[in-house]
Amino acid sequence: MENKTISTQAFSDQRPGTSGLRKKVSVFQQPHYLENFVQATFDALGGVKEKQLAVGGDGRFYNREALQTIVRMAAGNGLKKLVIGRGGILSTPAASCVIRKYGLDGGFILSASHNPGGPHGDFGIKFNTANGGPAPEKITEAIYQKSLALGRYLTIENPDIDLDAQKHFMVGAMMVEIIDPVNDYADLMMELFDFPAIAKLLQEKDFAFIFDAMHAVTGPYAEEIFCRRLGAAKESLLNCAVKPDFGGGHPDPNLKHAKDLVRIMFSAKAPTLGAASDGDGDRNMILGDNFFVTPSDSVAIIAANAHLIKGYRNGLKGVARSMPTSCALDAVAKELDIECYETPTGWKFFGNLLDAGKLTICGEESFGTSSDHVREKDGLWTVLFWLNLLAVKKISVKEIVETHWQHFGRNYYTRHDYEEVESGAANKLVNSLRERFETLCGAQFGLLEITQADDFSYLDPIDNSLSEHQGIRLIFKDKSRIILRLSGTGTSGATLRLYFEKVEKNPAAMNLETQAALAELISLADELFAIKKITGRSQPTVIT
Ligand code: VG1
Ligand code: CO
Repeated sequence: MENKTISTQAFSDQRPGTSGLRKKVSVFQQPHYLENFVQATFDALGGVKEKQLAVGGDGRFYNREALQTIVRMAAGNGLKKLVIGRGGILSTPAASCVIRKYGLDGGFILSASHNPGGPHGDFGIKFNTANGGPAPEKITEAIYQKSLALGRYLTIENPDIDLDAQKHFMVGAMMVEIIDPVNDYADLMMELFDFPAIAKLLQEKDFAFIFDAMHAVTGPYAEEIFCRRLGAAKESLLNCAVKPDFGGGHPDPNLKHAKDLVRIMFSAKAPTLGAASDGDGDRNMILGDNFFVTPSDSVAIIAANAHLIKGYRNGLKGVARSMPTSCALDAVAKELDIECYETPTGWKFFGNLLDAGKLTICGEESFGTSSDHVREKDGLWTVLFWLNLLAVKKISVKEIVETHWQHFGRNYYTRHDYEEVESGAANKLVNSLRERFETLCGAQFGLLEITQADDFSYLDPIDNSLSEHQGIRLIFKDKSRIILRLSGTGTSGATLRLYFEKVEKNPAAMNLETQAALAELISLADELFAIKKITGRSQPTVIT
C-alpha cells in the first residue's frame, strides 16, 4: 500500500455552481478530472490530516467508481476516518444528518440531483462542511482557485474496497466505517414526527398514500420509513429500486417528470396524499386527490402549522425563503411575528442563519423544504410533515391549502424554464436587461406599474459576505413579481428561469387556474424580454 503523488494538469472548468460541480459523466470520466476536484477540496480545507469525513451518493452511474477514487485519495491525503454509506448510498439529507450526528468535519455527496443519470447523463460532486450543509461560497470559491493551479494529487495504491459489507477496516492508516445509510436518518425522523399517529392514519379505510422514489436514492429510505416503521402497504411505494440510470427517467419530482405518480393522483380514484422525491432525496412534490401543492405554498403551510407537529411544538425561531420563492411565507411570518429572511437561490445560503439559531423552517420554490434538523433540504421530511399534518387535521390536502389561502391570501405562482438555450443568447438577454433598470422602473403597462427593477444582491447578516447578481427582479405596485435568472445546475447550454407571482387577497378570486391567473405577467415578460425572439423558442421546456 504505497502513497503516491500523481502529477496532473489543472482544469479550468471546476467552479462549483448552485449545488456543487455538475458535468456530463464523460467529463468526469476524463483522466484526473474527479481527482483534481477532490484534491482541490482537500487543499482548500488546508489538508485533511486528522480529519473525519463522510461520503455517499445517490446511486447514479459512476457513483461506485468515484467513491473508490475518493477512498484512495482520502487515505493518500492522510484522512483519519472515512464514513461511507453502505453500497455507496447516502441521500443528501441523510449525509447532512450523518455529518452532524457523528461530529464529522464534512463530507462529499456524489450526485447531480434531479439531472438525468446513466453513461450519457450527468454526474456531480458536492462538498458539505461540519455543520452538515453545502459549503458556503467562500469555500467553493477557494476550491475553484485551488483547482486552477493544481499540479499534483495524492493517493495510494489499493484495490477497491467492499462497499456492501457493514464493518470497520483500515485502508492504509485511514479508518473506514461502512454504515447503514438509512438508520440514522430514519431515527431522526422519529424524533420529529408522531409516528404512531401517522401509522394509525395509514391504516384508515378512507385514507390512501402513495410515494414515488423515481428509481432514485429515496427508495431504500421509503421502504424503511413508510413500510417497516410506519406499516404502509408495499403497494404504496412506486419505483423504489435504485437504478444507475433512474430507469431512463428524469428524477425530478414535478408534474412533467413524475409521470407515474401524476397519472394516479389525477385519476378518478386518486389517493389522499401522493408524493415524490428527486435523485438525491432533497426535493419533494406534494399532491392531493387531483390537486397540486405549489412548493412555495407548501413551505408557508408547513410554517403556519408547525406548532401542531411534535418536533416544532415550541414555535419557530424564524423562517427563510430563496428570493424567487413566492411571498406566501412572508405572510405567515408576519402573523407569527417572526423574521422572514430572503436569500439567494441555493441551500448554502440558509446555513449561516440556521447555525446562528435565526431559523427553524426554510424553503425554495424548486420543490425544496426543510428545517433546522439538518442543513439540507429534505424530501422525505416534507412528506412526513404532510402525513403528520393530515393525521392531525383529518381534512384533505386541498382543504388544507384552500383554508390557508382564505386566511393568508393566495400567491399565484409559476416558474417557466427554457432549457438548453444557447449561452451567448441567454447572457445577452440578462445583460441587456441590466442596462434597462432605470427606464423600466416607474414604467406602466396597462394596470401594471413597475416600482422596482434591480439585480438581487445579498449581504449575509451573519458573516457579512456579499453575493451579487442573484437574479433580476421586476416588482410591481400590487406586489406582483417577475424574476429572471440563469440556472447554476445545468450541464449543457444555459437554462433561463422565469418566475411569476401575483398576490390575491380577494377570497372570491382564489380558484383560477394558475397560468390563467398569471397570463398578464407572462405576456408582459415576453414583450419586455423578447424571450421568444432571443431563444427561438415558442414555449418553455418545463412549467412548474
Ligand atoms: C436549482 C434550483 C435551486 C436549488 C438547486 C439545487 O438551481 O433552482 O432552488 O437549490 O437547483 O437543488 P438552479 O441554479 O438550477 O436554478 V438540487 O435538488 O438540484 O441539489
Ligand atoms: Co436534489
